[in-house]
Amino acid sequence: MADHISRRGFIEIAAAGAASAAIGGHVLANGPLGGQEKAAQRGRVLDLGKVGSPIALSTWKHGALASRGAMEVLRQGGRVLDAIEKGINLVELDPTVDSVGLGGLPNEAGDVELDAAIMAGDLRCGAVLALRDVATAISVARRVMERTRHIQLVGANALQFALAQGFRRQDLLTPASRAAWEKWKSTPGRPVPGQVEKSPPEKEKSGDGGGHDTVSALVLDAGGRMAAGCSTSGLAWKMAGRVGDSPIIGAGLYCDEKVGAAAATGIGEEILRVCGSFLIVEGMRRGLGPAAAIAEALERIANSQPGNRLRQVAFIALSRAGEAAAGAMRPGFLAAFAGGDEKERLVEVPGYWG
Ligand code: SD4
Repeated sequence: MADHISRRGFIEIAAAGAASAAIGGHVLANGPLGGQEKAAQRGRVLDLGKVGSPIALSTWKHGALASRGAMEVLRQGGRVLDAIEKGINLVELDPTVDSVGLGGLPNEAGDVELDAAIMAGDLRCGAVLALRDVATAISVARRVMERTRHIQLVGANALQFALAQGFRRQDLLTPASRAAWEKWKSTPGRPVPGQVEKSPPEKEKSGDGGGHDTVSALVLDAGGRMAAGCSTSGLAWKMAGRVGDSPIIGAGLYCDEKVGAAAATGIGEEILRVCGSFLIVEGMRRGLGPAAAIAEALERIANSQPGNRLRQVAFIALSRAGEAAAGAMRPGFLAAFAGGDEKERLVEVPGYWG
């Protein structure tokens, strides 16, 4: 696959990857959820194969910025945590990205509340939950990791910590995100945020993130060091105080450079209940490749709640050997990949069941 990646455009890569990565049959039959019904299903995960290092792999279209920024650091021999922070900062500070940092869509009350986490391959980690008024949430998460003995800070206290660390306070609502919120507020019959669903979804849901696309990034440097990060404004119009998977170690991300790293995007509640990223890294620890480990997590989620095949949840994963993969429950997910000397490129990830 590395040759395909260096010589072909991303659509072809995606097509080649999808075809060569139709791993569902044997994974399902051999997986912990195996059984006749499951074995009859066919899942697809995009297996980018063994690419070598350095590598940066990020979620969604804006992940191209993150992967580019991260690779700049890695190619200059910089540290993996700097690569993650710099790459994700580029997305957080881009006001046109409406799902992360500045310009991220607010909660039901019109407040932008950010969740972010960073994790080093030696298991050091830090996170902020429901952070307001500071765009670079991943940098605050890194300060929590490096300047405190704790892992998570939440809400007003996270903001206070950030300000004490010298971060600048700013209004994260942009004219565009305010207008989107006002439009949502005045839409008659809109769903009540956080309301218990009366029944599982029956109609096919749009496969894209629908304006709530977390940037998650994974890196591996030439010396075998790994790191992971996530930053998000969470689900648009979420209940005030709601926190998703992104800042929760093991759910939104996990990184153990003895094995590999994984990170998530999509409906956080479904990722949280299966500890999605941890599940994938533990799958790799048991000997699965990243694509098979992602397939196992998607299966677990699909079987955890009725209707979950119709809910978008997606993962990226990287092994310590430099194998990369991306998988999504629904079509429409994009991963931004940069490896070796190659410029970053977007790859289309097939829906797990097509
Ligand atoms: C959350 N996982 O807050 C995030 C949102 C997201 O694509 O990634 N959407 O649940």
